[in-house]
Amino acid sequence: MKDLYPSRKNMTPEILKRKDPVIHTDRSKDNMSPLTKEQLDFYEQNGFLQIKDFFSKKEVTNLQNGIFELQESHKNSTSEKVIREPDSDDIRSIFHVHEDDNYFKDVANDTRILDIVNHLLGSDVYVHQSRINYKPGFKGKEFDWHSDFETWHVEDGMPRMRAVSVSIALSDNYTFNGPLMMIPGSQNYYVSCVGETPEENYKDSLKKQKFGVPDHDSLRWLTEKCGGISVPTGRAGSITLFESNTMHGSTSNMTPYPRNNLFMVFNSVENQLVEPFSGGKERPEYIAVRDGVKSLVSSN
Ligand code: 6CS
Ligand code: FE
Repeated sequence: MKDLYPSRKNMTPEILKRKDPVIHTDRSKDNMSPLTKEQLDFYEQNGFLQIKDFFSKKEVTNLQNGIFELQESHKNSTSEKVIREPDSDDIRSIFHVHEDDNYFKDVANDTRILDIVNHLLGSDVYVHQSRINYKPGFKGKEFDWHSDFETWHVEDGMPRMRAVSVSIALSDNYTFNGPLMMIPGSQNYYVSCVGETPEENYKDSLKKQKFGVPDHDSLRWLTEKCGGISVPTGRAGSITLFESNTMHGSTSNMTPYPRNNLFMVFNSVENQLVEPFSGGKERPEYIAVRDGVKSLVSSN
């Protein structure tokens, strides 16, 4: 398959224009979406949309019970799905939770979310990746600037920009405890990075990403060309949808307040993974779903 978004191939970085729509359903059908026109406009222009207090307090409590039970039960786990912080044993992330735990299975099948995501992607969807990023107080380290799509394209073989992440805040996200930072409008530009992806890169990149992190000149260009940096803070229960190619990152957490987020990544069933464009081996199923593709049923 032709590589429309080459990256980690050249010696110098390059910024390419996006070749895919941000919203894959024609805007003449806005009325079919659970989102308002204003919300669709915001998402299309900025590459992300926050919906405050999406989940009820009871739902948030259930999900918080779920992530803390999982954190406790995996405390001494050697499972590959459990990623620990680079310089401590604290759990940084737990991957592939959307089938393994009831609380999160419900989230993956929540028709309130699926109705939104199906409209944005213009098709049925499946879970490409799910993870809990715990970012514990004092110990939670940064996630350097990156486009998820750049990694999913190069290392997982995701052909087009037709996926969306739903970040669910399960602790209050403040300006100071390492919240998601976005460059609004950056979804329209693809930063082709330098460097060649090492074999089994995920064993390091999920702790600290080195490949697919844009150079400073490209990041400076993006912030100047686009809209600076936005930080969608909010109470537990808020969700932030962000397009697969929106440049984002988050700082280390040096406060006592953890920043626990649950991520569900939905991919269009028409955008299923092919061979990694890096030419390397496929990443494991718990990071990039291939065998477990199950089209999720929304209410429409
Ligand atoms: O490699 C990945 O798929 C993961 N890495 C980052 C930094 N964000 C997306 C995803 O969790
Ligand atoms: Fe990411």
